[in-house]
Order: sequence, then structure tokens, then C-alpha cells
Amino acid sequence: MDLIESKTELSRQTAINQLEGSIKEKVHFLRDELLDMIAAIEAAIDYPEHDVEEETYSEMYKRIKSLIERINKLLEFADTGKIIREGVQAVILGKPNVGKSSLLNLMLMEERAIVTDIPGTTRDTVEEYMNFGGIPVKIIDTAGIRDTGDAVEKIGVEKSRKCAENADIIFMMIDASLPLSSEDIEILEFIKNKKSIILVNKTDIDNKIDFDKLCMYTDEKNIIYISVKEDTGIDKLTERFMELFFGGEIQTKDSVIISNVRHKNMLCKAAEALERAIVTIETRMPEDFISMDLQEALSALGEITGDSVDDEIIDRIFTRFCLGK
Ligand SMILES: Nc1nc2c(ncn2[C@@H]2O[C@H](COP(=O)(O)OP(=O)(O)OP(=O)(O)O)[C@@H](O)[C@H]2O)c(=O)[nH]1
Ligand SMILES: [Mg+2]
Repeated sequence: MDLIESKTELSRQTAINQLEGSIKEKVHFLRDELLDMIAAIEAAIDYPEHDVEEETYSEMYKRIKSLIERINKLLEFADTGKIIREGVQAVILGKPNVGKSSLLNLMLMEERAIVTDIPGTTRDTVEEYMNFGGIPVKIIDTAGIRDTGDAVEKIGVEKSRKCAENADIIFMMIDASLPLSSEDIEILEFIKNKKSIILVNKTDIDNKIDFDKLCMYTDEKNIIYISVKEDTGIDKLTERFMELFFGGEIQTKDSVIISNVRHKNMLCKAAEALERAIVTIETRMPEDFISMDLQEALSALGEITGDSVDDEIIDRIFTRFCLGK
């Protein structure tokens, strides 16, 4: 199963749900094992007079190592992007020849789309997935928008518009070496009430763009001067994009993404806590220190499955060791 191959919205959603479900299930098993270990340690600490199965340091060491390995597997899975493939949809929009495909190539660091100085080069949308400032992004290059008699180009232009309608954010590009044209204005009007960043490109040639006029269409913080050719200003774009995203201003239709990014963070947190437990064991610190590290991992994983820690441990000690009964 691959999210990219999911052609329809329904199958894509199903794919995501299955993925979510299978991750939760795996995390649930990890937690179960952690709970067992914590219960054993706590029982040994709290009720030394009872005959509690004694977990040896080396057995715990092995079990924790195996847990770390399994968490890292899940993280690998996250890193290959299957979880985060359906990230923020960012669409590069603009009239022909402003440098849209050049920007896509620069961001991906590969010659993904054809670039020429002939307006109307890109005829169809080009989609790729990338990590942009740590945020999973589906970046879409589009055919330059203009009135055209060419039947194929016309379809492409129509598709560009549709794509922009569905975008979480639009990167609208204009050419700084030319004054604003009616084509630019038409697109600016189109993006006016949409979340967008205006990229003034080709600043290595000239800047003929009236800044005040652009401010009529967006907040000035969303106007960024770049040169794709000289690779300048892209850092500012990344910065602004991150600001908008983390400020909650970019609304993804896919709330699942956020939770997946969160899942990933929680898995990392759990792995870190377990690594600390390993060190604790290696340095032969008292058992309650190990328990603390394990509980931290348990609580991080609980953020994914929606379980809280407190009562669980007590319950587990009683069910497993039948203490105090
Ligand atoms: N001087 C300069 N030229 C650039 C810059 N960015 C792109 N170009 C050139 O502008 C021309 C058009 O670039 P493309 O990336 O194909 O433009 P596009 O917007 O994708 O064009 P369409 O696909 O026709 O809509 C090419 O010759 C690029 O090399 C820039 O920052 N500075
Ligand atoms: Mg192009």
C-alpha cells in the first residue's frame, strides 16, 4: 500500500486510516510490554517482602534494547515519508515564464520539471513531496496561467486554477524584471482571499514591481523577494512558511498530518527515554531510576494511543502480582 498510489480521495483516506490504526496497534503492544516491566520493578521496590519475579538487569537491558529497535523501525517508517506524504499542499502559481518550474527544481534540488525561456513550457501539473523547514509538503508546479488558443495549454491552465482552489497555501510568483501585467493582476485578484505568499522572482535582473500595489493583495510579510537563478531569498520563504504553519495559519484539510507529526515526536521522545534507561542500567543505578525512564517512555507512547499512565501501573502491579489481596 502506498499513499502516493491512492488515486481517489476515498482510498487515500482509507490508506491513512489503516496506517494510523496499524501504528496505534503497534504502539499499544510496546506500551503493554513497558507496563509489564514497570510493574515488575515497582512491585520489587514497593513490596520487597513479597516474592516478586526478579527482573535481572541483563534481561531488562535486552527487553529495552528490543523496544528501542521496534520504535526506531516505526520512526524509519515515518521517515520514508509514508506517514507524512499527505502534507501541506503548496501550489506554485503565476503567469508563464516567471520561474515556477525553476523554483520547484531548486526546492527539490533536482531537474524535476522542464525549464525553458519559452512561455507555456509547463503544460501539466508536476507534483512532488518534500520536507520544507521540517514540514511535510506536497509541492505542485503548475502551467503558467494566461489566455491561450492552444487546446492543450488551455486544459493545463484550467488544471492550474483547480489546483490553486484546493491548495492549503499558494506561492504566487511574479517576474521582477517586468512591470505588473494584467495577467499578474488577474492572478493576484484570485489569490486575494486565499492563504498565499507572493514571490517576486528574478530580482537578479531588476525590480520593476510596485511594492505598495502588491500590498493591496496581501500582508507585506507575505511578499518575498527571491532569485531562483542565484538562489537568494529561499531562506526567507522557508522562514515565512514555517511561521504561518506553526502559527496555525495554514489550515491543512488533513488534520491527520499534524497528529502524525506529533506521533513522530512522541516516538522520538519514547526512544530517548529508553536510551536513558539503558544508560541507567549500564551504570547500575537503583531500579527506581529505571522505572522513571520507562514511565516517561510509557507516557510519551500514551500520547499516541490516548492512554494515561497513573492508574495503569497500579492496576498492572495488582493484576500481575496479586499484591495486597
Ligand atoms: N534571470 C533569472 N532568470 C530566471 C530566474 N528564474 C527562472 N529564470 C528563467 O526564466 C525562464 C522561465 O523559467 P521557468 O521555470 O520555465 O518558468 P515557468 O514559470 O515554469 O514557465 P511556464 O512553465 O511557461 O509557466 C527560464 O529561462 C529560467 O532559466 C531568476 O531568478 N533569474
Ligand atoms: Mg514551468
